Amino acid sequence: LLFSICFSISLSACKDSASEEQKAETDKKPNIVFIMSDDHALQAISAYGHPLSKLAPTPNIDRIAEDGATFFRNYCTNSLCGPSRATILTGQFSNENGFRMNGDKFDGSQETLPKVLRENGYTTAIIGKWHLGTTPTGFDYWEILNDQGHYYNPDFIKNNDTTQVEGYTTDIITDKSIAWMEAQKSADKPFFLMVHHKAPHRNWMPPLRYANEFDSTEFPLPDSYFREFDSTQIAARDQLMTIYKDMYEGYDLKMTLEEGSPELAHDPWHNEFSRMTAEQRAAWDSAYQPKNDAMHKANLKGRALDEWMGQRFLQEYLATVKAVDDGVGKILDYLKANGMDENTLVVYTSDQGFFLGENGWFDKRYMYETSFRMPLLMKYPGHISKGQEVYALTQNLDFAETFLDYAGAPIPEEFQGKSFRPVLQGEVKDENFRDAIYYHYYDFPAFHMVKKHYGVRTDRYALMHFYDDIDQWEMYDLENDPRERNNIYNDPGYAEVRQRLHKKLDSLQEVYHVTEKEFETTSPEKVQRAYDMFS
Ligand code: SGN
Ligand code: CA
Repeated sequence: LLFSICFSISLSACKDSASEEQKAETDKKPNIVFIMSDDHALQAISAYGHPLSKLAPTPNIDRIAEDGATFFRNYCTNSLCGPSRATILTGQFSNENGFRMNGDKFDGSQETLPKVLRENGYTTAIIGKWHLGTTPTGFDYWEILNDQGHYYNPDFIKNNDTTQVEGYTTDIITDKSIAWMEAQKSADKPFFLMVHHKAPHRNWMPPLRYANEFDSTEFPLPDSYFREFDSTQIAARDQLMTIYKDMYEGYDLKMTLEEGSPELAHDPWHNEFSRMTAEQRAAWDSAYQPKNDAMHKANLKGRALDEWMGQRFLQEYLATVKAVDDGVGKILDYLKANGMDENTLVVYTSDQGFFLGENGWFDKRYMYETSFRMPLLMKYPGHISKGQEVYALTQNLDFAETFLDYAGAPIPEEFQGKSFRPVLQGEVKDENFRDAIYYHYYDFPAFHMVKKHYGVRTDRYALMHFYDDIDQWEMYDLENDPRERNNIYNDPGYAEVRQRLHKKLDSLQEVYHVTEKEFETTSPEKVQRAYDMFS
């Protein structure tokens, strides 16, 4: 065909179309490998340079940073698992895609990222955590964990059949992902693969190979570890997510009842350890018995015990991260060994940020920076420059739009984010990408009792409103007070800024279609019952 067209036009035009063809070949739609872990704080990724991660580095995740871009101001729309995933799939805020809190049911009939990619020539797959309550749609292949999933011997759901697979979940998800990519090799289509880890989500069970990995590492506990809150920050004061108050000794911290016994201390559901095979459990006990016995011998009390708990938590958490990092390394190696690394956009992120002892806390949910900010690293050789640092205000809201942009696919009108590809290509300056971002959290009353809130964050300030059983505004000058210690909402020196932020907030709520129905409140009895149940 090309030959006959050449003859009917001129020879030079033929050359042009031939080189265009070549160009089309090199600009071929990239594969997209989207690796998302669960609750991976950026403090625990060494590319971000936090002191904690220096003691427990993530060399493989760092390879993405070295070969590509690291985002320093990437935020979520709603710091919780299901809502973040729903936002990533739909490019919409929770109010728009209908998934506001864990336990909601994702409406799979709406337009989503995998559906649009599929309509534009992609083969799509998801392997790992899903947690959206309904069956995945828009995927040619899906194999998902049941609900939150388990660390050992997970149940995978595929074609509505559940199969238990023996082994460590992080490794199994990695292996299944590689096997799926291998099966795509002969196909002449680009693919989009979502690799969704369970780790490092609660209850932080390391693989046996790392059960003693950080036993002799002393991690720096944040200087806010024993922070207390007064009535200027009621929502922070009244949470139930303090390591040394709210963790379960057995289930979370793997503490035993007494010296010499492998029997776990408080482990309310007995579901994580009872899944292990006898061999796994024996190996686990022999790794943990000496350190647990040593702990009993030390007879720690008060703050010393609280600090020990923080250390144990970090050891466990970072050991599960190390396995995720191994998996990222395996995937990168696979792409390279198969000549696919040049034509693959690789993304690493987590569904939200996470507290690693800051304020004494674990978990997320707040619009405070530590849980609001998500890690994001992306590499695509020749398209994203090596070692690029991005400070634009980006969100998980923009992921779908950005991937569609790289895939040369249209961005549906109802998607609310925008592609940050122009930022990566140097066409838009970081500071010109977005001037303010919106946030809205709904899951109250619920586990950890973080109150409902919404707010706006600009380059320098954050304004948030905690509502439902309280009505309190908080405002922070993040440049002077990055740890959000001083609520300056009522500070007359900031009156003008406050007014500006309120205006911005109102306009964002309008733009994102946040209506009255998003501000429903709960009866005081129900709130009280929840406090009683969870404390
Ligand atoms: C579980 C955890 C909580 C956690 C939620 C949501 N408790 O309920 O600590 O906040 O998941 O996490 S557990 O005792 O059951 O482990 S999310 O990442 O899925 O949103
Ligand atoms: Ca999560």
